[in-house]
Amino acid sequence: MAELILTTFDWVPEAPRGFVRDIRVRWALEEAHLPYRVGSVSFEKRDDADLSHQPFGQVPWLTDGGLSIFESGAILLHLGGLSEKLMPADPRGQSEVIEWVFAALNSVEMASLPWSLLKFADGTGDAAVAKRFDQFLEGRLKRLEPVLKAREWLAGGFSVADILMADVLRLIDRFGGLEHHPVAAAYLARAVARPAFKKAYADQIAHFAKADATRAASG
Ligand SMILES: N[C@@H](CCC(=O)N[C@@H](CS)C(=O)NCC(=O)O)C(=O)O
Repeated sequence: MAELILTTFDWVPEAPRGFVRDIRVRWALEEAHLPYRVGSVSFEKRDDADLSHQPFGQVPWLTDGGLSIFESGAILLHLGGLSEKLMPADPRGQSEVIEWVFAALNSVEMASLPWSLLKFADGTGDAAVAKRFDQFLEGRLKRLEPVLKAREWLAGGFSVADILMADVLRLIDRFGGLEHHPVAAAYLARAVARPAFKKAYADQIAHFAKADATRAASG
């Protein structure tokens, strides 16, 4: 099997630590017990080589031998193909996982991202716009409650769909957005209680903390 290399930033400021999307990939790799190495690129500037892996100048990306994959959803689907701990092998099970991967990213994260950007802006946004974003997100979370009430995980057993949905919910929860959504909050608590998440989280925090020490030493 080829070496798996996950690339993320060499350093980020405090605020996004624990939420940089390489955590999704780390989490999946830990769930599947797949060996991997973490590589870093500069947070400050991207060069042509970086852009050849991630055309938007973002992280993460994953290389698997000669294959380079960007977009956390695409990376997790690739890893799903490597381990049944992440995605079942039967076509019906796979189809369910894939639809929930897209639902997490294209239905829930699509609503949570503009909402969270306003939250990061700390109330400095336009109130009418903020209300529209609140309603947009609320519409998605309201529909998610009965879905999650009926099942432990989104698509049968735990899968990459749960990693993505839980990570999307983490950011919503960070700003109090799950306060009135107890079923989603309980689902999130179940997900982040998994040892693989805890390891992925601790490793991301340690990765950026190590960079702090290096920056401090170099003045
Ligand atoms: N849709 C992309 C989003 C990646 C993304 O937003 N990455 C952030 C870190 S979590 C980033 O690189 N931000 C820096 C930038 O956008 O310039 C994915 O899921 O992989």
